[in-house]
Amino acid sequence: MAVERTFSILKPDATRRNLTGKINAKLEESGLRIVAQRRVQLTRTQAEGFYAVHKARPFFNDLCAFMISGPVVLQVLEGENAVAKYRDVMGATNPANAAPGTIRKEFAESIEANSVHGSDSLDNAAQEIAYFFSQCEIVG
Ligand code: IDP
Ligand code: MG
Repeated sequence: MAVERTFSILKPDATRRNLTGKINAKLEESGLRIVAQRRVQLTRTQAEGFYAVHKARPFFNDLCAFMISGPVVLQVLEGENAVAKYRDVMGATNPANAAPGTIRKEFAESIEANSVHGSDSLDNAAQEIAYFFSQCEIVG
């Protein structure tokens, strides 16, 4: 097993309902460490750039509108197998399919407003971290 870094976003539905502490507690309990964290209001351009891989999907415009509907918390998480571990802790994209105890099962409102983003591969994690954080903002 290797120590990895993954990229996380606490989405606007989570900040709106004041759930950032509860979600952070859950991911810390899993062994992940928050090694960088910044609360921001994303711009449309930033949201579209971040989700560019989904540009052709029917939900792209709604997703970008949702992601700029309120503040988000950008995070870098570190730990053993951090990418896969965080995907496990998050649960399935659609909360209706998420396993009991996962963040999305406990907190998500819908398939779109599903409380958290997590990178789906080590390569994408590196790309997404670099999109929002500089090296000196990450303190492991
Ligand atoms: P993931 O966040 O579990 O990796 P992706 O397929 O990468 O899921 O989708 C990115 C985000 O787009 C999801 O987290 C969710 O907010 C939104 N999304 C995905 N599928 C749908 C859908 O069918 N309708 C509305 N929004 C969706
Ligand atoms: Mg994804």
